Formats: sequence, C-alpha cells, structure tokens
Amino acid sequence: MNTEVAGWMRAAERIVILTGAGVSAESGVPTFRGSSGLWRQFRAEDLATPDAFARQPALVWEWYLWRRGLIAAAQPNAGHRAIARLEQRRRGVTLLSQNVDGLHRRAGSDPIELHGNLWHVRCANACGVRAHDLELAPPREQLRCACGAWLRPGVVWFGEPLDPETLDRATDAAAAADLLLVVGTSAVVYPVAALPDMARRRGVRVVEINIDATPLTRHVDAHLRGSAASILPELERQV
Ligand code: BJW
Repeated sequence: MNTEVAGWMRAAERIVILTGAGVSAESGVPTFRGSSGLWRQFRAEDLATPDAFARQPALVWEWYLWRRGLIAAAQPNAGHRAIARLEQRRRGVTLLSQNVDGLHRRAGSDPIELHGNLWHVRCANACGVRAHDLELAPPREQLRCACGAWLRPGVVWFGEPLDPETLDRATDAAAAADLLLVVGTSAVVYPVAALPDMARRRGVRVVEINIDATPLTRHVDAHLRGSAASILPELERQV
C-alpha cells in the first residue's frame, strides 16, 4: 500500500498535507483526544473557549504556559522532518496544520496554521496589539497588554471563527490538489474536518495516515495505519 501511495505522490503535481496533533505525538507533545490526550486531564470547555478565558484568565494561561514548557523541551520528529524535506525537494507541496506547537516551523516547513500558534499572543480586548514569540512567564503583569486588558494566546478556541483568509487559502489549496495526505488528526473538529470530504468530492485522492481509524477512514482512497514518524519518512524516500 505504501508503494502505491508513493506512486500517487510521484504522479501528483500538487500535494497538500493536512496535519493534526498525532504528528507531534512522537515528539512527546500530548494529543487532544484518545487515551493520553490533553482533554482527558482537562475539560476543553473549561480551558479552550473564550468563555473560560473571560471567567478564569489566569487558569487558562497557566495551562498554556505549562504546554509551552512541554513544547519548548520537545524536538521535531522524523515525521515533521520528512514533510520539510518533501517541501524543499518538490514544488507544489502545501502544508496545512491544525497544530499550534510550531514544531513544523522548527523542522523547516512553512505551514498554513489553521488554529493559530501557541507562541503568539494578542490583546484579548482586540485593541490591535499582536506579538510573536514572547517569552511569557508569570508574574501576571507580563500577561497584560499595554492597554490594560489581558493578553491571550494567539490560538483559535472552540466557538471562534478561524481567520477567514487563512481558511480560504487552505480550502483553495485542498480543492486544487491532486493528492491530500491527512496525517494524525481525529478529523472531528470543524471546519477543518470538512476539508478532506470537500476535496474528495472534487476528485482529489485522499490518503489518511493514522495509528487508528477515524470517521474519515471509510471515505479515503487509502488508510496507512501506523505512526507518522515511521510512515512519512518511508514515503518521502520513495518519492
Ligand atoms: C497518531 C499518532 C502518531 C496519535 N502517528 N497518528 C460542525 C459540526 C459540529 C460541530 C461544529 C461544526 N462546526 C463548528 C463546530 C464547533 C467546533 C467543533 O468542531 N466541535 C467538534 C469537536 C464537534 N468548532 C469550532 O468551534 C471552530 N470554530 C468554528 O467553527 O467557528 C464558527 C464561527 C463562525 C463565526 C463566528 C463564530 C464562530 C473552532 C475550532 C478550534 C479548535 N481549537 C483547538 C484548540 C487550539 C488551541 C489549543 O491547542 O489550545 O484545536 S481544539 C483541538 O482540536 C486543537 C486541534 O487543532 C483540534 C484538532 O485535534 P487533532 O489535531 O485532530 O488532535 P486529536 O487529539 O483529536 O487527534 C489526534 C489523532 O492523531 C488521533 O486520531 C490519533 O489516533 C492520531 N495519532 N498518535 C499518527 N504517532
């Protein structure tokens, strides 16, 4: 099956790769769902919503600062690096990621980040202040914008719209692809979860790489069961 998929990749002019938390799992970054997912320890509704931030900003920041610490200590894995090599070696490869951890960038990729980036902050009061790569740590004053409001993580929470321009770019890329690789995502969080189905209806070949089945599995042209860090380098070597 991997050989057939590698053949599809060689023949494709435009390849889109859509990644989720599973691609960073082997770097030691917890996924969201599943037996060791983040949502098992913390309820998403308690932490990753605008309401939660409005109620308990300090608690939500504590969770994000804890995750920043985990991610800062992690390294991109063989899966991230295989994607970056593919982008460098071939024209027409577009990376879309739901991940906010920045590990694709550290591997040398230039992803379209659909759910934002954990290393970015912006003013929670939308005064216009945005910043990248702030070294944020308690004390709490550092988490305040110059306008006096809280700063917030530059990520997309449940109930918030994705940046329309970013979503349009991702949708256009997926619709125009010859091949869409969907890697390490449970494919349940919308609107991103709708991209593979939209692409398939437009005749794009869809391949899923995941250690488990997902709601997408029965709709794809091929499901490669296994870890992103083992399958992606194997495919990249054959392309
Ligand atoms: C491996 C592996 C290995 C493990 N190798 N694989 C339509 C229907 C129903 C609901 C909705 C709908 N449209 C919108 C909604 C509501 C909601 C939603 O989708 N809810 C569903 C959960 C039901 N969506 C939203 O609220 C979105 N906003 C929106 O639609 O706004 C509309 C609007 C318009 C106008 C005005 C106002 C609103 C926003 C969604 C934002 C998601 N945010 C998060 C948090 C980001 C910040 C943070 O990190 O703290 O994004 S939630 C979380 O889930 C995170 C992820 O990017 C996202 C997806 O998770 P992912 O990546 O798939 O991870 P997991 O853990 O779920 O899966 C890991 C997978 O890897 C598993 O399959 C494993 O098997 C696999 N795996 N190890 C390969 N080694």
